[in-house]
Amino acid sequence: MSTVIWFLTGNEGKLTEATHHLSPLGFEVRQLLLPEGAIVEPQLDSLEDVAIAKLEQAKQYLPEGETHVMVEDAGLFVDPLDGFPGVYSSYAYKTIGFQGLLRLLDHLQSEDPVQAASLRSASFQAVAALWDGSNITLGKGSCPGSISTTSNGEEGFGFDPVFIPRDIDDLGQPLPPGTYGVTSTHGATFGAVSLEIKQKFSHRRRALDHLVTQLTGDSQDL
Ligand code: ITT
Repeated sequence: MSTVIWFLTGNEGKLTEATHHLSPLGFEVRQLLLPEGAIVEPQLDSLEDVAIAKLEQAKQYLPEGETHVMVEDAGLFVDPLDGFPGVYSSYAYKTIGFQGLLRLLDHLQSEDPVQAASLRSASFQAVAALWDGSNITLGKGSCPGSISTTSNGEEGFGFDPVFIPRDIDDLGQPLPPGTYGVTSTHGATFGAVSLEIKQKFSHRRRALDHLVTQLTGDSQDL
């Protein structure tokens, strides 16, 4: 019998990715959708602190008889902007959007793609936090890459059309810019690849694997 996980999120993209990854691992993901304002998202310095603060509030909204509730907090950390938008990614996306981010990096250009990737380096990071009725478990994941110079593709959500992940090797580990790996988007952004391809690189998929590894003791391909 599968374990039901109530995922507190209003973001359909996050819900789709979590469901796609967790269902084959034996978890049934159901969306816990609350009215605007029911959960206060505190402005804290780390994704982990935000995720725990949201999870503590989410527990009270678990349907009667249910035990597992999860939140997942993610952000895009852009190195030449000292990590901005980071924990403020949701707000930054709603206000300046990915076009605004491209404008902020306009002065960082290079004809050489490897140098451009270094100048515009960034990473997506995610923390998934699960309450199982007695304990909190945290799963963390990151995906290094760079910000493209123009937006590209309509898949995914949020900043996907401007994020190019670094290639990964046969163990799933990210490689330095300019190094070809067994898995590559060949310079395409997350916005221009399928959900299946994004999952191979994704910070969210890695955070969920880290979480599942702790719950089941099974080692996933992190
Ligand atoms: P919930 O809090 O309701 O789950 P949210 O969209 O506010 O949804 P976050 O607080 O985690 O979620 O915000 C992270 C923002 O960072 C999100 O709105 C996107 O703009 C961006 N982001 C996070 N993961 C992303 C991904 O995989 N692809 C593209 N953008 C992403």
